[in-house]
Amino acid sequence: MADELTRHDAGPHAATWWTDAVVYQVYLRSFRDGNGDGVGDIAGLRAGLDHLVGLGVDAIWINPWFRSPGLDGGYDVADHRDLDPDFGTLADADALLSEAHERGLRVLLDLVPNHTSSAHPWFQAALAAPADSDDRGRYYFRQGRGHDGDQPPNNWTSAFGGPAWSRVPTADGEPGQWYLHLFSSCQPDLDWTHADVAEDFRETLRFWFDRGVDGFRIDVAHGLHKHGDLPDLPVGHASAAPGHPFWDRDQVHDVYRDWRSLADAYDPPRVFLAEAVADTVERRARYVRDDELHGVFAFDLLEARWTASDLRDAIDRTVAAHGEVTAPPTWVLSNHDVLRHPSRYARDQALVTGHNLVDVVDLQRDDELGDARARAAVLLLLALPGNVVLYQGEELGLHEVEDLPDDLRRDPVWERSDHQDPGRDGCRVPLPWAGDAPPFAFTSDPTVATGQPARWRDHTVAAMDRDPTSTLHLYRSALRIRRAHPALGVGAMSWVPADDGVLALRREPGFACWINLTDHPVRRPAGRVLLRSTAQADNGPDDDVWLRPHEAVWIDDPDVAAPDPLGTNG
Ligand code: TEU
Repeated sequence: MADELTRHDAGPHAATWWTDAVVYQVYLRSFRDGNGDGVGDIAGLRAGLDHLVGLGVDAIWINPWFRSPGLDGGYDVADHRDLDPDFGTLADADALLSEAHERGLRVLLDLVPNHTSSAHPWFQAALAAPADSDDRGRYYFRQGRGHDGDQPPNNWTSAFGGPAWSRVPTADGEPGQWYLHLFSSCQPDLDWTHADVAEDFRETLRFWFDRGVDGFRIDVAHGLHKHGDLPDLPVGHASAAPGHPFWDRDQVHDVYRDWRSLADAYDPPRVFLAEAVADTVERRARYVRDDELHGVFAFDLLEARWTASDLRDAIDRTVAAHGEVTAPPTWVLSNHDVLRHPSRYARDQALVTGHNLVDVVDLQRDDELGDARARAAVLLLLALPGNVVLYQGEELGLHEVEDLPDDLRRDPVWERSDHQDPGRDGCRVPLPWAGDAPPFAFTSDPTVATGQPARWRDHTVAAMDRDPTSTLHLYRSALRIRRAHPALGVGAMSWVPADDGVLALRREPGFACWINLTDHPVRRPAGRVLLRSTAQADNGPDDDVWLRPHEAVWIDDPDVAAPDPLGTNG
């Protein structure tokens, strides 16, 4: 079936390759260890490239691999133009780029422009310099308020908990100025009104683009500019609402227009994918206006409960906002910052209040239900118009590791919350590749504590490869069909009327995705089944017109009319 169809995109050299691309997110530290030191690295990624080619993705996005103390998973960059020795060398990076390109995979890196590491030479120079010096001008150093300046300059708080300001001593050891850090105290915020900052990031972009990097994901793209007066955040001010003193300020768009012209000067043009949080989808879509960035994560599905109405609302909102700016949405279910989605779906959706482990940890879990919903979810994701980012390990059906030993927790959220919030390490556990016990061939050193649960013996790449009903095979099939089917990728979509608890969407020509979110069978239209989310092996006799509970199917040439009656047999 799908093999009979031909590839419908414009070919590997098309400047618009990203519009319907499937990008695979590589959290390098946990992907695969190539040198036996227990830490994932470039050598391991190179060894794993064929897994990604076999999966059928178009590109990879690699979380920050730059020189860094690694206090926030590499989002604390000390040198943007060199590799962290944990991961390899520039020569390794070059080898990876050429091996990926040989295999038709594009490579996106992760740019962290909102802050640097406190180990960055600029911050070290700032610490050594007096108050009000130019060296301090690249960051936000301010006098404190209150008696002796012992109160932070304003009431802003860090995304990781606690105040967004830390105080540094003067040269003679007295309490001195405060500096701003919207994340951890090892991540001082850059002042983007200082000319050096913009110039240095242009140099970083050119450095990597010249080496052949195809683009960047941009970290905290909504944060670069702050209100010049650094005013207190009014109590009750909605997160990122217009007028917010540090999120989603209009001046950030000037930065992206500048970067766009820099990227467009390359052949083929390089691309940007923004992590931008804004008050509304319309505000978020401003990041992908014609002369700005190419993509912005549509976090709406990642945040939506697994109910037909919530998913439909999230999709409609996103599609409408992107239609206004004529940029395709970038759909995503999981990433390195959130609870793995099968674990979110394993909970009673009426009780789920957020997308982190801390939000659900006390809720009862039905892992089988989570699996079924997650398998259906990826068929929804890949049927939507636009492009998609997958997070490493979702193709193996991995759940969050919720019982990680405390000594394996590295996320600054854990410490900054006084151990009230377990943080994001449970979705960053090393991938299982093969074998029956940890470390499941992630590393050659059997003594490394990875936190991988024993049950992952059924989730290794090797085990899933052997089982034709596995999640890995489901992803492979879905990606193969998506690449070949003329209706999938960019384009329009419409909803087909369906029962409560059923999502039915159509793409032209001749494709439908039907999803049953209920726990009873429902009718679906006749038509050739391209793929179903449940295991194919135990098809019942009536399966040609029924959707099983929690099942999604892709249908080729479905009847244009919805099935009649639309009733269930329940
Ligand atoms: O995340 C930015 C962000 O605002 C959140 O997703 C953040 O992780 C969350 O509020 C914390 O609970 C990006 C990166 O994706 C994240 O890994 C980094 O920690 C962060 O920036 C700082 O660079």
